[in-house]
Amino acid sequence: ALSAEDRALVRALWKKLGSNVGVYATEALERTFLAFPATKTYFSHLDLNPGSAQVRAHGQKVADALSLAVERLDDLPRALSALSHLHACQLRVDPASFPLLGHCLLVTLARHYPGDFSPALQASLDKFLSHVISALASEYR
Ligand code: ZNH
Repeated sequence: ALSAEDRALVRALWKKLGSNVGVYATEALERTFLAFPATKTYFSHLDLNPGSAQVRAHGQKVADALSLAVERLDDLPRALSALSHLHACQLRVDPASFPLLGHCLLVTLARHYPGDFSPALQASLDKFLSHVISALASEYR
């Protein structure tokens, strides 16, 4: 579980991101598509060119889910269960691809907040993302 210190660090960073979570989630998606091209196969119905409005819109949805997760750190599996069900049963996304986006999100945030990105913050964010990922994977069977 996330320690009180992990939670405090994640919440403080999220406060700092403010209304830019969507911008960073979009950059993380673009990085994921470039670094792990197989992930693009799930989005063949979208325009994936750099700067695509559709990728930005999807980035905002991912961002909103992450912000909800930050608000409900004590209750992550429940907070994300419908989303997990959607990925498992409708979208049929290989859960092994979740950490790829998590990795790219970490890189994106490190790039934009180099001064904040202490080893402790990295560790806490990494834990937070692992929790989000396991909550998202929870409805797979
Ligand atoms: Zn996902 C969708 C989140 C990962 C694939 N997603 C989605 C949404 C959200 C999310 C919120 C929306 C839903 C509705 O609409 O309702 N994701 C998420 C998160 C994460 C993810 C938080 C992290 C980790 N996904 C992912 C991955 C993939 C995916 C990795 C692949 C590769 N998703 C997806 C798809 C979709 C989604 C395909 C659908 C899109 C459209 O629009 O169509």
